[in-house]
Amino acid sequence: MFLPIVAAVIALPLSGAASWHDPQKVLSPTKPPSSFIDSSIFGRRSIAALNLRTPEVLPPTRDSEIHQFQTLATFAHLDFTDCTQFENSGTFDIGIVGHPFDLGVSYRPGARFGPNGARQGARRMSPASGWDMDHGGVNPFRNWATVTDCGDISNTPFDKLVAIHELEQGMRAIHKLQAKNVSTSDAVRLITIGGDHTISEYTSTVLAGAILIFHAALPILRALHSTWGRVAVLHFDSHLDTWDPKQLGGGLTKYSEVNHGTMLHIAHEEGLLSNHSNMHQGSRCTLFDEHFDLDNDLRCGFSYIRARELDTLGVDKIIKRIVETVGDSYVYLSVDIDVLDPAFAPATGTIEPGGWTTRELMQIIRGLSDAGLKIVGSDVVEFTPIYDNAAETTGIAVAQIVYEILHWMVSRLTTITVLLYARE
Ligand SMILES: *[C@@H]1O[C@H](CO)[C@@H](O)[C@H](O)[C@H]1NC(C)=O
Ligand SMILES: *[C@@H]1O[C@H](CO)[C@@H](O)[C@H](O)[C@H]1NC(C)=O
Ligand SMILES: [Mn+2]
Repeated sequence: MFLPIVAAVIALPLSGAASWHDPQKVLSPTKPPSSFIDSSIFGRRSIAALNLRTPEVLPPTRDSEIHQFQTLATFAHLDFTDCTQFENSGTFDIGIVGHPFDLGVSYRPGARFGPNGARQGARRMSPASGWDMDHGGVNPFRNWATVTDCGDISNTPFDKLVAIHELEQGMRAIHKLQAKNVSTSDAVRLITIGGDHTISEYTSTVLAGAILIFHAALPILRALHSTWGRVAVLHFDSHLDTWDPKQLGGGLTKYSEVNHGTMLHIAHEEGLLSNHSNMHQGSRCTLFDEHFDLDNDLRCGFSYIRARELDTLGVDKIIKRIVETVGDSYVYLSVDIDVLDPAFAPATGTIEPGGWTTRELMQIIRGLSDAGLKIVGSDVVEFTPIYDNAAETTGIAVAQIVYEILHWMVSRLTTITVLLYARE
């Protein structure tokens, strides 16, 4: 059965190709090894013969030993803390919290997988190699703050209002914890990874501590409210998300009016937001109406910078305009990943072409941090990993934005604390 092939090989030199030789001869060692293992790189070598010295220094610490693609994925290989447990009070300063929730979406579902998608996207980061050449060599994981991965807040996929209630209860429990570094921070600060954008509503609610739709305010939240007051929401998003519930999904039931396009309207009506200093950045959506949406947006206390204005204003002028608008207010930063162009963040629920690049967004966030805006909390939402590509483009961008926000929190907490203590 092999005969025709052999015949062909033998036939070649005869038909005129004089330089051709049998490759088998080149590969054949002159003295064949006695066994495969002797000739392979796994051959029976003596370690002693290599003359290695016994190490005098102990092996590296746990996290520098971690290779970034290995181990269970916490965010950036941070330690895990079950942050809703009161016994963990005083053990961390900044927590990364997952909200696996997507019952409020209007288009593509799947943001419930966002928190773990972001952890996967953050695998290449690690406290052991977190020093940042764009931030003067600061490592935000190894600065004054102990940063931890709080895991996810458990919530039911079967009922939206119950799920929101569960997430809210979890956030309240975490906000009751004392920070670890009490000399710098009197409260823990959280960066929430969504989840669809509905979560911001009660996330900022918990921070502002005002009355919720579903719950009367607890004393602890009143205390928080008297400290923070109304917060200015900096909302990076291609959409407005201040839609009147009667217009978007609502007008049906109490259940339908709470969704990822109405939560800022509801937050405004609950008195959680600053009256005038909230802003959208990167807006570029279509509207339901010629006038109503934008009038309503203004009523909710928002102004906006459209995505395309970046080309005429540039990053510096955008930063300047935001700083002038926000002034001295406490800032809640909400980043809907759809603010980025789909080229940079394809995996999101409600996609809009024509957005910013990851680098532009990072530069703007950096500028707000440098300007000293007082960030009290943040979220990055609407990452829907099932639409990501094999290169994990969106997940990696989400992780990078969280890292940028972390830099801001680490650099600005002192200022906030001084103010807090002054008020007490
Ligand atoms: C607490 O924060 C301060 C800076 O505000 C820092 O100097 C100090 O080292 C921190 N403490 C700990 C235990 O990390
Ligand atoms: C903001 O608006 C509320 C409700 O209209 C009002 O009570 C409050 O005085 C306003 N605050 C400022 C600083 O204008
Ligand atoms: Mn949004």
